[in-house]
Amino acid sequence: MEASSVFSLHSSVSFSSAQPLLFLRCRDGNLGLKFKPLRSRSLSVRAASNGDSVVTLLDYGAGNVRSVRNAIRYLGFDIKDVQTPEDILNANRLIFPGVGAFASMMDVLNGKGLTGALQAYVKEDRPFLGICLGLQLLFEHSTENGQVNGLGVIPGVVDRFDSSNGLQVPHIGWNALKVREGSGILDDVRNHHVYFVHSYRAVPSEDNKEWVSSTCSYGDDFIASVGRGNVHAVQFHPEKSGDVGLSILRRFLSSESSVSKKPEEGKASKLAKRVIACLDVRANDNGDLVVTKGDQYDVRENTEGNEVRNLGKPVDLAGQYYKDGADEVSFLNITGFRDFPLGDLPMLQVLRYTSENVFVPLTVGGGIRDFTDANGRYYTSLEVAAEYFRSGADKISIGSDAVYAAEEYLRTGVKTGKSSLEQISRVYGNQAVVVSIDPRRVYIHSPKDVKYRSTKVAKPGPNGEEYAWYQCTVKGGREGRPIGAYELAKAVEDLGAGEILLNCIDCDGQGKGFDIDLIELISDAVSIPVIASSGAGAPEHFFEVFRKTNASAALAAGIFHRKEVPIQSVKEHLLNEGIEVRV
Ligand code: 1PR
Repeated sequence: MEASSVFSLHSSVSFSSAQPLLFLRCRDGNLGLKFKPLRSRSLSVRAASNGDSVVTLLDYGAGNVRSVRNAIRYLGFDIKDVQTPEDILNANRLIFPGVGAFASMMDVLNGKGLTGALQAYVKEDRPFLGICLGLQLLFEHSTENGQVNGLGVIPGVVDRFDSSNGLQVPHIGWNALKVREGSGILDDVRNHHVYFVHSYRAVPSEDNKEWVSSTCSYGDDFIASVGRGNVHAVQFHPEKSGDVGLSILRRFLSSESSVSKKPEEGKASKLAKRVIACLDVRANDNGDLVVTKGDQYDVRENTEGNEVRNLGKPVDLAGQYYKDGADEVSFLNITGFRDFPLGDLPMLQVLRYTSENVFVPLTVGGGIRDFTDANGRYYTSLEVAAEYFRSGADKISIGSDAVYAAEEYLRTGVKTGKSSLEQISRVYGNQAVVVSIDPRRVYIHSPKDVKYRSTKVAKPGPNGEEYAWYQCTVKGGREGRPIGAYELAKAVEDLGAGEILLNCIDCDGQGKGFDIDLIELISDAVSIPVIASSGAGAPEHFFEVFRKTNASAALAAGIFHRKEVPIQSVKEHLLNEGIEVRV
């Protein structure tokens, strides 16, 4: 419920109790900025804190901050967008969710004349919450895109994770924090996982240790959050970290006393394996958008009418899976290869509605490619992706178009920079781009039988074949292509994919377990996270895939839709078997 309607944007009694006394002392003009006179603040400030419903948001237009907006509104606050430097200087509390690349963020902030105001605001110890790049910005400089200066409020540098020892970069997923005592807004995080997605991180040092409120271990220790006085910033995404993330935002936005719901004590110690619910979506024969599920990609009933299987409504199911503990929700628009996704407004609506109440990452795929509509208007894949991001997606997933791009790249050895994959990862970062692979198993007697990378299979083929290669397909499995899953995975990693969603047509919908041979082959070949998909039928199958392969996540559809196995049972089983998951 929106709690704000009775308060105007410029309410004169609009400071949260987290407002600093320091604010009065530290406010100086040493950056050459003119400040508006201080509003009178005294005991009435604390009394007014519950009524202050306006949050100033710095959205510099470089990407999707819809989830942050949704989370703020979900918590009952209104948003005032920063248009001018004065909006920053007049803010009572400011949230800055940095998105995109460091250099372009600084270019935009400098171009709009916002840098000085931000610097002043933070140096005056006024309530600030930076998210992701909003944390990195506080440091002296970042090495992303060469060396680029930040605000320099905190000593230290932001550098890329070192992947030379096989560390998977980007760092994607739910990780544990080491929280310093008395870290205020992080009070509910202790022993819980929070959601990270980034390739660069701030490095802890003697010089910045007074700022560090938590660290996270991934490869080595990096700064997960900083906090001093009223200035806070987090590398992870509270707006995507479920109840725990919402409680961080709530603590920043509200007075302590109004924070009622405390998440239960957790046991997080490292990066958790993710359990993902996938919703294959398409229009049924009546034109309604439904969640469907196939057997080996055939989604029609085996009846006379041959109708599309209808397993529920996308928004309802996604909300249910969020409540059940899904670490991510994926929507695949499975007829996107033939329909124009921007004409498919219901799918965009599904995303918009879902992102209002689901605070874990949302991925959407299907139909991401260049397209000319019936009126002859040409849309780039970047425009299609942008619309998905604007509607609430955190990541987009590319299927068929990534296969064509990889084939071209392997044929010419040249990265043209023009493929959808390259363009979208350049603009939104590779962590925002998933490549979905739809391979079929092809048994062979010897690796020499094909030019593609094969693997020895655990169970021989129908004619005693001991090997198999995995042929990639496009158009929802309808067309085989001259490229193997191994070659595709390596190529798309090179082209900028941040993650691989690895399906298997043979196992899809069968409930007999994941294709371990395939998942082992691919998860050993790339240094980006691999999501195992297709074939889950029981909690034991999740354990098997995590025990035997390097998959970072496992995805299922049918067993969740048919309510055969609840997500919580999968997680309990994994925990009992010693696999760390988010609870
Ligand atoms: O090619 O960029 O338009 O993307 C199309 C997307 O739609 C691809 O990601 C492709 O995998 C997906 N897709 C296309 N046709 C189908 C179909 O089923 N007819 N769905 C389809 C693929 C695969 C999984 C599924 C798992 C788990 N679905 O995501 O959810 O196999 O199922 P299970 O747990 O029930 O075994 P583009």
